[in-house]
Amino acid sequence: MRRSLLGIAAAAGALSAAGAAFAQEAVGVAEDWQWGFQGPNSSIMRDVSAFYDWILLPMMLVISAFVLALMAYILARFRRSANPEPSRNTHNTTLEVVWTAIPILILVGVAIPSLRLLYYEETIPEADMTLKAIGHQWYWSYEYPDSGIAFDSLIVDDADLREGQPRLLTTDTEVVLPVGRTIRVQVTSDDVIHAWALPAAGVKMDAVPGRLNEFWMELDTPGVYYGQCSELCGQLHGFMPIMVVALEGAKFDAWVAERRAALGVAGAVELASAARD
Ligand SMILES: [Cu+2]
Repeated sequence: MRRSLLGIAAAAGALSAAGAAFAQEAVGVAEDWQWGFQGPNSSIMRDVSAFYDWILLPMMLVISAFVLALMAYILARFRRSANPEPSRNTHNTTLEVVWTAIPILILVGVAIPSLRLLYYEETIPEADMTLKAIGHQWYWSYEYPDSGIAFDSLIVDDADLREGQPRLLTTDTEVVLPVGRTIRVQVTSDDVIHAWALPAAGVKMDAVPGRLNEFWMELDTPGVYYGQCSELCGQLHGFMPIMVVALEGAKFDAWVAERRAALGVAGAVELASAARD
């Protein structure tokens, strides 16, 4: 977790005044010399990280060590000086059955937790709120269908970055989301295929024109999360970052109220979260 404080109050953009009230620590961002994944900062990413750390990585280490040891043994034991008369065997049924069966068992062993995790990610639970992300060449726009909030989110140029803001990741208007609530995210595109990704939350979804893709996430730590468009979408593909500010529920509700007032969204909108509380 990085300790740099970010001033989120971007001067540009009609909506950014909302950010002035809070300064947040960056939690979902790559670090120098980082080895592993970002986060985990969501229930999904916790499971993804655990799957990698406790199943895939140990498996890879054991298999790599086994193959290395086998090769070292063969090099020493069967070198020409130690074994001048090589064996003429070409088949060994037992050995062939074993080296076919063991990899199959290993793959089945990987497939079971892998599929369980996939089903967990793919099954969208009852959501407290919905966020809609729309990809454009080359920026994202967002809608909060529950509360009528909508805005565009564009990259901040290098020259306009402030202290602690990472380049190529900072946007003029941040996506504000609550921690501890189930968020349904709908993703689509206006032009070509983009992809909305937030590594610390373990989510990535293609934004396809004419299609509404869905996933869910539940963030667990307040702070700033960064992501990038993750589908090659043209010239400025690398310049349409995703910046999410996660707030405690009450602060998020206050943000929603303030945004609605500022945007002049009329009428009472029953928040899904309020309805469930
Ligand atoms: Cu894109």
